[in-house]
Amino acid sequence: IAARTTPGDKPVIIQLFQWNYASVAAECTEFIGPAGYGYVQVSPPTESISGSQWWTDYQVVSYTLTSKHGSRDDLKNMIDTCHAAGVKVLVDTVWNHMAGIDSGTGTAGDSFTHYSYPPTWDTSNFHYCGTPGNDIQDWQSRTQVQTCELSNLADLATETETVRAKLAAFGNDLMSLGVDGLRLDAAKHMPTADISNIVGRLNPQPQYITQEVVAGDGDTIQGSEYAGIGDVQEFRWTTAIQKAFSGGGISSLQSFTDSQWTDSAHANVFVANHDTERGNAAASLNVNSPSNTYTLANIFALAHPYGTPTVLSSYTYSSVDDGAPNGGTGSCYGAGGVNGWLCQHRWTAIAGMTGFRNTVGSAALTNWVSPSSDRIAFGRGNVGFVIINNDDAAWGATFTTGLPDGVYTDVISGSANFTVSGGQLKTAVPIRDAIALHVGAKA
Ligand code: LM2
Ligand code: CA
Repeated sequence: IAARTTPGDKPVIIQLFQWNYASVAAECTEFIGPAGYGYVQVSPPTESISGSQWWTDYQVVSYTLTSKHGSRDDLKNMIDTCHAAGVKVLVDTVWNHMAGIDSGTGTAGDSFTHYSYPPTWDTSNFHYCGTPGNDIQDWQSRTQVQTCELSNLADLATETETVRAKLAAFGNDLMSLGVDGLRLDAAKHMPTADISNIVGRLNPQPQYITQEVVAGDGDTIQGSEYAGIGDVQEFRWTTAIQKAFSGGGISSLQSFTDSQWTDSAHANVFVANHDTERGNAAASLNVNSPSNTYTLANIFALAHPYGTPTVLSSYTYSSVDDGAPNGGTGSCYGAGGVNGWLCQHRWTAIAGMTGFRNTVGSAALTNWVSPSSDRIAFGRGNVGFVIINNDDAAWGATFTTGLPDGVYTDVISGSANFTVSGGQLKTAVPIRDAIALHVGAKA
């Protein structure tokens, strides 16, 4: 198979966590398409266990496309509507496992017990790795990570023809509805040979694949192994950003990856996803982080050339298990959210930086300056320039931008105008704030 790493000329993905499909469709038309986002990533579409918690999605009962997010028709309508708005659709796809609870009835009415999910799977289709409870105990054992259970979730024998064929049929059902790409859940828990085999059976081939591989330096399984299939989510980036913006200093962020990280061309990065914002999988910033750091980090993510950026769009909660408000009907208004929805993708700075990213494309990082640990400024070729001041004092300076002379509208505030003269910008950036100019946003 050919690696599915090219997200196209509109590379920014929004993870619309727990948004139902009707509300995704409406938001594609109203905001996401016009704002220039390339992709929405939606929560898993298959039959799952019943319940109000968001994580029921990851306990698959069958591949019938009836979930709390909508019906098969709702999914199809959303794909068509988003396409008409110029937005592609990524589906969070669970191939590694089925439900982990003892028994129940799924969202499409199918009854199941652990290891038996008629009419799809019976007890012969799973791994029983032999550890207590068949759970992963040694996270440095490749065999355990890939054939034992993640949190009791029944682990499919993805090396077998029967399992591969049915997972590919599920994938092809999604492709037949017009799905553009996949986020492969728990990819680390499947050998690359199994994923490659299943992906190889998809027709048409997905345009983009991003794989969840949570890896630390020195871990037995590294994300780079998965780069031949598609992009890999680089959680070390997420944690490095959290540390840098939380006091560690951002001056090190010009080029901060190490050789074990997935390389830029195969990395998918985010300040937070649905797991990390809740303190799972990897340390990250979240909406409650102090001093505007969450927004500043998202600005950095969209400005810096490393990886393909995903913006999380999520909701407030009192318990980490809480499902989405309003039955998953996402609602935004103006530059924010309502009814508990955060609508990060509408925040002026984040939407503005999506335009910046689209404009700068793959232009090289230029004109880097960092006079102190919490202050950085850099350009992208001669088409964009960003200044990030994560310091508790204003930063007054004259910056060499590389930009053509003219008057630009700062895409962080969406309103302030700045003059570049002789390639220079003379300004003072307020405390814990940023300025970003690009040639697509001249005043
Ligand atoms: C993922 N990627 O590999 C998802 O990003 C992550 O959100 C999923 O965990 C995980 N893998 C499995 O797909 C979530 C959630 C867990 C939850 C599982 C399954 O973070 O807390 O586990 O989904 O629903 C829950 C209970 C857990 C229980 C398990 C099985 O929290 O205590 O384990 O269900 O019943 C006994
Ligand atoms: Ca597995």
